[in-house]
Amino acid sequence: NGATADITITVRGSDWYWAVCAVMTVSTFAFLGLAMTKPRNQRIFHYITGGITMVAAIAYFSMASNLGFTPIAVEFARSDSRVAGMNRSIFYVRYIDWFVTTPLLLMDLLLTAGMPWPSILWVILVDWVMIVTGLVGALVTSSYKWGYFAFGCAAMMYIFYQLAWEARIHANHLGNDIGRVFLMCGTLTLVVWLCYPIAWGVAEGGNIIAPDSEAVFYGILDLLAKPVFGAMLIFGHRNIEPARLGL
Ligand code: RET
Repeated sequence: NGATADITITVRGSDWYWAVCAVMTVSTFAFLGLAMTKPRNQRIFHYITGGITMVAAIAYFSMASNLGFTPIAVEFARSDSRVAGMNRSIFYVRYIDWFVTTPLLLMDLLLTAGMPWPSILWVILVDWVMIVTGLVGALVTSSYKWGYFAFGCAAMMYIFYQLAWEARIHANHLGNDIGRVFLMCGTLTLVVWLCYPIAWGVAEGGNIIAPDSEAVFYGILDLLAKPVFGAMLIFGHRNIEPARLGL
């Protein structure tokens, strides 16, 4: 990758990305190790969740190595009120990660709620709209990027509605224990996912925070959305037979 950017991560940002990569790797072995303690027909949530952290570990390996980015022209007002042009590193590899992992996270939740597969597929298609509009918006240099951002936010609101209403009610019908684990993991998801467009707005979108700060912001969100969420979900399923969910 011979591309360079003026506004990019430093060695500190890289170290932080390595640290997150390590957590994702350890989590993957933990989730897949736990799968081995279960009979084969009781492992679906371990595999989905271990797959999520495995993909994230590779994405973080890329970003820690300062790969998987492309320089994008950004303009910002200088203190002398002239406009300066520079290139910012945009880590498109994030969106490849999210394209794979956010549907898996939604499957973790929607399968827990026992939702029928056509509903799950539809929510995943809307999720793909959210991720792809975010990617295109991040690569667009003009203010049209905010148009893509708006489409992505609308898609996210629809996903939130599906989780907070349709799926929550469905989960409660399956039993108190299932309703409880769905409520715990669903609430974490709503709170954490809502922070992603905020991070996007100040990083890729508005170029307000430095790429190192972007690394910390998205890194904390990814740790909550993947290993912390996954541990809660798998713990919550400890007494729930997949057969009760139609799995
Ligand atoms: C973007 C920008 C466009 C508008 C919206 C976004 C939301 C992204 C989300 C990402 C979630 C990622 C997760 C990753 C895995 O851990 C694409 C930033 C709404 C919600 C959970």
